Amino acid sequence: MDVTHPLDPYLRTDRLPHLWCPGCGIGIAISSLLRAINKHIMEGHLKQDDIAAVSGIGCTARATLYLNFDSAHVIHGRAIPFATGLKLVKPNLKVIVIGGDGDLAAIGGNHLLHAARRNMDLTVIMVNNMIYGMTGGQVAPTTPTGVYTTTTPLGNYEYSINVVKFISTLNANYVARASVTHPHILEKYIYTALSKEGFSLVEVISPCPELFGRHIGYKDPVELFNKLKSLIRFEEKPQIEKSDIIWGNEIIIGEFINDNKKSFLRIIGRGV
Ligand SMILES: Cc1ncc(C[n+]2csc(CCOP(=O)(O)OP(=O)(O)O)c2C)c(N)n1
Repeated sequence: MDVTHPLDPYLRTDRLPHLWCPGCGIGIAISSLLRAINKHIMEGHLKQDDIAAVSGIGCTARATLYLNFDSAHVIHGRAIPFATGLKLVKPNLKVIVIGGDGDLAAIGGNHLLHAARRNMDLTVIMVNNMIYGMTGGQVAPTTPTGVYTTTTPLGNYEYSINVVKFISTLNANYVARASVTHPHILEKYIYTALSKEGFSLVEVISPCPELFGRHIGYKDPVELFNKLKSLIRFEEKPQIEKSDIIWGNEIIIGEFINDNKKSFLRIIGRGV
């Protein structure tokens, strides 16, 4: 018997199974993205053919291989410049960038900064699992201070970057943090991000059981998921000063910026 999932039209099902580990949060992030897209399509705001998904390299970035949109899987860290070029040439497209914290905030951090500075018309979904997943659990700029990783065996001695705080100082129209432990909020934020002109970013806190959790004592993916869930605190009006991620402390999720400034495409007279 052929079984079809309602989100199957948005997937290249012939490319499944996917490469993500059991218990990885990326699946929840992607299904939330697809539900948000589906809602926009059902409401007549978007067409599947008008969506383009762009990613760099990494476990999260792998998503574009499975998504049934026009998509580009480009080199590590360069999804945003590719997406910027695409949007400028084809302003009618809804261009979505999907990537990990390493891809977007480490090697691609400079591009992230300038896309937000320009209020470039892109929606960025950044899955933050606090390490480099695909390459073996190395420390990332997002790794909380003190945490063990494969390259910080004595604990990460660096300060980490708080992406929502950083991007909120620029000109983005929408900056939110969600968590895969709270998928309805995640879907709602992605839906809002997709409805915006200009730059929108949703940081998605997500567990990597294999290369983050297992290394810091969570033997079972469910244990890590429940730990993360217990740390997440939803705030209706979150304060940016309280948004730093310190492993073991509460992690605030919420909408930090929700604005309607003139977007880059509007400024140059190419808005649609
Ligand atoms: C120029 C370049 N440098 C380094 C790499 C190796 N590399 C591949 S993915 C990756 C990081 C992945 O981490 P992240 O973006 O956080 O994604 P995740 O796998 O955790 O989803 C790195 C360093 C590469 N492919 N290309």
